[in-house]
Amino acid sequence: MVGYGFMGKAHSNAYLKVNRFFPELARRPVLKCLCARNADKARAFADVWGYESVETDWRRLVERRDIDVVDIGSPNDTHRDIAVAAAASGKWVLCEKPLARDVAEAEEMVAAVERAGVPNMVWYNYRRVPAISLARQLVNEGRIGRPFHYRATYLQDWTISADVPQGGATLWRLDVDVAGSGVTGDLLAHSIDTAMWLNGPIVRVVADAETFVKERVHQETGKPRPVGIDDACAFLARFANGSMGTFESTRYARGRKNYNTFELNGADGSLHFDLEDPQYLDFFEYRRPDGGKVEDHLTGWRRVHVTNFEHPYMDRWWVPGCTIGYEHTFVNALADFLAGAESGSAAQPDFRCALQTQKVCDAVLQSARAGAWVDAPTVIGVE
Ligand code: SOE
Repeated sequence: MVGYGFMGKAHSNAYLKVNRFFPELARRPVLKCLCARNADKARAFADVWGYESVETDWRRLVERRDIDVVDIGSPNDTHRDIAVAAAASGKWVLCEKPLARDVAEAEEMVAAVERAGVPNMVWYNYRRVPAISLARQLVNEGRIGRPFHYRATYLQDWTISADVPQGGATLWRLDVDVAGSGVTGDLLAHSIDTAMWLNGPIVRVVADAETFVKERVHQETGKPRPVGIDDACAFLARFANGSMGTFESTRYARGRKNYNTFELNGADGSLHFDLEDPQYLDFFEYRRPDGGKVEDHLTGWRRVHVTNFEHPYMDRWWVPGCTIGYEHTFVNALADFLAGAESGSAAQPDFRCALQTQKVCDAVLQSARAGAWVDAPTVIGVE
């Protein structure tokens, strides 16, 4: 495991839980080594989570013969080099989102894992929220019909103060050299991954972005430095299926903490989801799969509490009515990854699939700079 921050914790928890809740898996993760530059912090984290050893240089980690899987939970500027080296030494590779800082890096990573033929996955964990998986099931069952609109928002509020610095171990997301972009790679990437999973490829975009605070002190130097990330970004999209999309993301929506929502409107029904109320999926049914219209004095939105055994993943957890939370999405994702590696049918999103999201992110940023529509070329081999 590379990195001991927020994602180091979320992923480590998944490794510890996965075999308990998915006991049929043949592979049993062993926490061999925690890798991070700060030896004291790495050791402290390793002790809490039960890692057997510590390395401070990822190059040592990828060389070790006793390690089969490398999980990259460190900042975005480290993803490419670690993934390429890990794949070259035959390790399975998992990587935190976004896959890379840009398409060029992501393409190198896809080439490396495919050349090595190693299982790989990117942690777009929200696909494994049961309500979002159920949304995908309803789309595949044909309950939405011809899609017209996809509407996504991803809002937070933690960077409004100009006193928040940039850079360093805690605020690298605000340093463009490390992160690659702001809300586009950090938040919209989640929205785009979910959107394309539910509604197919995005083929072109037109975007507008803004950096509200132009200069922040850098934690490493203590000196002010221009801010290079997008603080807010909104874009219009066209999907390959002809439907229209709107996407909005910001870290300046006072009161919004992790407000990740989507709505899909089709001829036969609509779906709505809000991550701040994650156990619910809202469904409006206009036409049943048997063709019958649902139009009477009880027509209305249905609020499905996605906690029954027949809902995605929920037979693994508690009894109906008992909810699961954020951390379980990582356990569910890891279970799918291990099952996919065991069956030979790769769990998604793999690196190639995440490259498609990266292409849309790059197109969004390019469009915001140019003020014009930009095509997002589809990646061959992604369904
Ligand atoms: C940013 O605040 C962040 O931590 C993202 O980096 C995560 O991917 C998202 O799931 C929660 O918000």
